[in-house]
Amino acid sequence: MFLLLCSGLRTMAADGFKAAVRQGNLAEAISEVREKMLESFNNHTLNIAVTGESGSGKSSLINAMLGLCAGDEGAAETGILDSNAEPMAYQDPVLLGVTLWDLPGVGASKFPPDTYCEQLRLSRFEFFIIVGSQRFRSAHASLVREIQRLGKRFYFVRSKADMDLDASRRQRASSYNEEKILQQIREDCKRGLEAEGVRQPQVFVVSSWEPNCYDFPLLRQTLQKELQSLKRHAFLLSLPGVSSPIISQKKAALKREIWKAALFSCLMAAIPVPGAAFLCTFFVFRKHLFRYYSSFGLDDGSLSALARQVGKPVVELTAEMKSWRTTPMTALKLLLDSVGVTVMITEYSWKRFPVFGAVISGGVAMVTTYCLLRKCLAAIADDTQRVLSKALEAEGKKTI
Ligand SMILES: Nc1nc2c(ncn2[C@@H]2O[C@H](COP(=O)(O)OP(=O)(O)OP(=O)(O)O)[C@@H](O)[C@H]2O)c(=O)[nH]1
Ligand SMILES: [Mg+2]
Repeated sequence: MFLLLCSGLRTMAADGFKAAVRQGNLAEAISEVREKMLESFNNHTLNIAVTGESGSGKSSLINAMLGLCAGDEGAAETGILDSNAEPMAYQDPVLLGVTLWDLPGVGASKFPPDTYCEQLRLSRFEFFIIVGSQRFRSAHASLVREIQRLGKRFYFVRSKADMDLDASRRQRASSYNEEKILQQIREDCKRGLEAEGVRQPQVFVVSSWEPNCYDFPLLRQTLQKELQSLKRHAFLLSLPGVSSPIISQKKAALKREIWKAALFSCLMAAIPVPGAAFLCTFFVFRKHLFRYYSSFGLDDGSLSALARQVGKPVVELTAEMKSWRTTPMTALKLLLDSVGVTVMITEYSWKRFPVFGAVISGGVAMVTTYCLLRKCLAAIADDTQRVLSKALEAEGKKTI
């Protein structure tokens, strides 16, 4: 349901962005996002998934955030047994435009750790609160890795601090130092997160039973303070989903025309002049390659404009491109590798058997041009999506 709502809003606000992607003007697409769309998304609802190991205190944390106690009307179900079998939504009463999703726990009977992320389709959520009630463990690390893979952000909440403090007080009453214990817990979590490559992890040590103590007030303040930038970041991350169908449509339209280029290449290759097949295939291929790069906005000029727009060096954008760049030399090398040898062999047969040779030459040139152009088109379309995602990521970092 929430995804439908979000996509509806995005569709309305993203027209300029879509038009720019359609025209292959990626710099303009970013400019549309910056100038016209971000502000309108301040009213967007941020979907926060509260996740973590089974029984770690996720539902209790949500209740504390809602200002409710277990058993109150509208409170999340808590207890020592596995509770919810699917995500449950709760509107934050204080932070407007925030929906807290109470997720089943990692390792609950129906959600083994190996399949948890897939089963719950974590990618649909925009921000995460990972709840851990014990030392930083592999289950937390797996969640962190998945969230990072999705390019999303999270807070790490270490729950049940009251239990740790109580245990410590009982065991070492004489040397008991509350702040020192809390700091040790924070550091353990930070160490674990940093080992997973998280820079400046945001860790909060809380007790859901005592929402006025420890880091609970700081957790609420931080969420409130960062809310707008989190919404913008979430929104920017959703835009590749908007551009993807447009890029696919462009790819399909260009693909429909490939046969013309292949036919032309076939006719030229049948001309009885030695080397003609190779040269024709090369020039037809090269011309179309240039056309694809410029049509998707990945030619040198467009990439420089995009890099200026997002304030990144061009190489950071081109590093995302897996297809080869549009230099004649790379195209030539590719053709020499994959086409040249075949075409030259057929030209040899053409010298001995003219008609048969011309047919073979033309056929090889046609098939080769067709297959190569299809392959290149697919690779360039994928590159466009990656370069745009990188540019949006750079834009998102400015808003955090
Ligand atoms: N002492 C203490 N107990 C807590 C705290 N938070 C949760 N608990 C207890 O831990 C148990 C599990 O809490 P839940 O909030 O249901 O945990 P959960 O992560 O939602 O559990 P599942 O949904 O089953 O994965 C309950 O008995 C809670 O009362 C806390 O901050 N302090
Ligand atoms: Mg629960």
